[in-house]
Amino acid sequence: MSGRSATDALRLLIIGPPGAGKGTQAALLAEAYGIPTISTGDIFRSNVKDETELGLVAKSYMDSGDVVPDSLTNSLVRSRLAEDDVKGGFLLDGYPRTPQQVDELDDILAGHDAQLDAVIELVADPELVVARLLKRAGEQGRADDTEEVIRYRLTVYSQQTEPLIAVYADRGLIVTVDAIGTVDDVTERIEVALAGRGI
Ligand code: B4P
Repeated sequence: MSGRSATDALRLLIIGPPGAGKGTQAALLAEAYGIPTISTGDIFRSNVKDETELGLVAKSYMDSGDVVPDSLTNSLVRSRLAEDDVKGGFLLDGYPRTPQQVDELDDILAGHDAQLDAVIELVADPELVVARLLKRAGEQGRADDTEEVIRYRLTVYSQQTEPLIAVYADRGLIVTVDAIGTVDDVTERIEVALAGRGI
């Protein structure tokens, strides 16, 4: 039985290499748990589409597969987490991605007297994620889904983001889930793993 009450805020992160299914699972989990998703990648892409000042800066980093500078990313997440609809919880997709972003998130949460309940780590073989993203390239034509940029994003992930898993593991927050399988299989694994933690 879940140790949570229906009124408890639920604060989750989802972390994993590009193409592991973060955005896909985040949308399904947000619906299942009744919490909003905050995807930094989606926020940047919508700013690029609308040609905002932020979008113009972010585009060059995203197109080459680099992370957008922490100062920009942190301030947008800080503002988003101050909005009313996240008081009852949220699922952060793609943030934090660097050690500085971990520190910033800690500071933001401390300011709201809030803490994380779990960090979902999606694990997937690099060749499989390259294949998934190349398939998406054919369907959606995202500028950062060329093979060269995908391989560079995987390197950026292993250098900058993967080390964050040890930080959250030390805090006892990591829930590791195999991301190979159908979308429904992966969702079910995540839900079972979270239920095992009383969520
Ligand atoms: P993201 O938007 O986070 O892009 P991503 O890592 O490719 O993940 P995404 O969520 O889109 O893909 P998913 O794995 O769900 O970031 C893009 C860029 O934005 C970054 O490179 C960076 O420049 C910038 N950025 C974002 N956040 C930042 C931050 N915090 N700091 C600085 N910069 C930041 O899905 C991939 C594909 O796999 C989909 O086509 C999906 O349909 C498919 N798929 C998913 N699950 C599957 C399954 N089980 N089986 C088969 N296919 C599956």
